[in-house]
Amino acid sequence: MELNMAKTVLTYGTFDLFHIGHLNILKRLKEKGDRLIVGVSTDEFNAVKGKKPIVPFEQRIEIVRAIKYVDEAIPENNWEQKRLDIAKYGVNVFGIGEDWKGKFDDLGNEVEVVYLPRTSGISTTELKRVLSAFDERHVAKLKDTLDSLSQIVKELS
Ligand code: C2G
Repeated sequence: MELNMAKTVLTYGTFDLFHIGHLNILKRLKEKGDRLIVGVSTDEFNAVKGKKPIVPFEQRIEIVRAIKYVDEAIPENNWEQKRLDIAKYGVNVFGIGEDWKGKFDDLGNEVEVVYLPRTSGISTTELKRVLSAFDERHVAKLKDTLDSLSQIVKELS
């Protein structure tokens, strides 16, 4: 296949605590073209987005690079780089999950913009919530509560 025929798809994400939702959308985005380029948000840019990933950037981009649907992974440093990346990589399709619906329509004058359904029942936020139940402070508080409960039981018996 000649390179200029190849259809290039571009997306961005944090991909923290990589899960099946991330895998599904990368698989579906790859089905939209021949080459998939993924921008992985740096830790600094996530701070701008008000996010604090658990997994550091270097590990998140290495994981994304290892996904068989991904042909290239690049750092995402700011909101503005999308148009530059579209020109730099000869992008034909910009795709992202429907939680961003309408947010990138402005790119539609250069590329096809697609919003894909998210995978329900899984999110990094939910994983973080579950994990937080196991963090020390939480366990310590739990222990204190149990101690005072057993004290009360002792006094009542
Ligand atoms: N996603 C999904 N299903 C889920 C969770 C996430 O399809 N259950 C998709 C999101 O819609 C997104 C991609 O997985 O397309 C990555 O999600 P995040 O890591 O949460 O990405 P986000 O921080 O929203 O970054 O410039 C755009 C931003 O960088 C997007």
